[in-house]
Amino acid sequence: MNNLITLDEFIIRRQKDFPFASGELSGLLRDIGLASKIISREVNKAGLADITGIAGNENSSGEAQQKLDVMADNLLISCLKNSGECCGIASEENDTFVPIHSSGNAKYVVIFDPLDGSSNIDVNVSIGTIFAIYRRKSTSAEVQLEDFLQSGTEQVAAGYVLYGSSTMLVYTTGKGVNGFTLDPSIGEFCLSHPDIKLPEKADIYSVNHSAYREFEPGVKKFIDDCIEDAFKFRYIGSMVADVHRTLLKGGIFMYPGTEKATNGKLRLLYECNPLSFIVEQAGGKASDGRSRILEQKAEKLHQRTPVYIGSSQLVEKVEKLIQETKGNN
Ligand code: P6P
Repeated sequence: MNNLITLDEFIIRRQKDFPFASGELSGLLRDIGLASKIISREVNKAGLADITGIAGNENSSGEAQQKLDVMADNLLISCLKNSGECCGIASEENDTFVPIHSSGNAKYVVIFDPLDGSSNIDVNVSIGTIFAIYRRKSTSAEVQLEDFLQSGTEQVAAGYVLYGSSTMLVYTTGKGVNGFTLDPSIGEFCLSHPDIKLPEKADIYSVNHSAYREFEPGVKKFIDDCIEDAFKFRYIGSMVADVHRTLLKGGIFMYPGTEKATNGKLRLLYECNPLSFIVEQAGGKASDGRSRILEQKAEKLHQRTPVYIGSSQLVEKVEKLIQETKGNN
């Protein structure tokens, strides 16, 4: 009995969940799904072809671009250009936004990290694509920066693709979170994780311990308590993989600020906002240590934010410890 539900079928069945669309979301997700299938194919043969290693350029954050980063960015842009539903994109790999002069009156902008965790590409550790979809606000002929600098609460959809032991696409339109696993034999993403709920309690914490000394007192106290309570420590170094594990098993992923980098390393628009939307929709929480990530004001395309994301109880505990020890050194 073929009870497979493909991504396309699922989106069409759930069309009522997406109030704006007469198939617009379907088109956008289908195009992102197509780009992801091609990226998955390229990532899975990275070790065989001469496409791993540094591309020789730097991205807007001054990080060395890996060849697969550039390939993934170009693929997503061309698939979104063809969708007819997207009027502009912004991505980690482009200093500024890219208007898309599509026919008709495309209403959506897409912001993405084409290949998050790229520093792990050459050692075959899971990496991912992260995307956020907004309705444009401007009424001019071409999209404006304001269309991209919207608060995370304005996202109409968000998701990620994890290129791991299998390739999974996980997304939300604000009506829960669903996960799809790519079946390469038929080239379809098939529903494998319906209605994902993030476990309320779990004894897993995830942070780059090497920066412990630079964390603020409340964060250090939280980590000390995790160790005291014999929590499991897991850290992959790819945000998509660490957050995906947190989504399915619970716990907390943290990338705190430090004295040298008060806003941490991770970007608000194309890493923290989409993943926070998903985690909240699955029943978890996402904070910058003091307030909800999704309500943070977006002032620059590549702005960074500290992030504490996962089981509500753990996020609330680290917020409380940060508040209680504010000013202590
Ligand atoms: P660190 C990958 O380069 C990334 O942007 C995220 O995917 C990941 O969570 C973080 O950086 C890892 O940073 O400082 O631990 O190497």
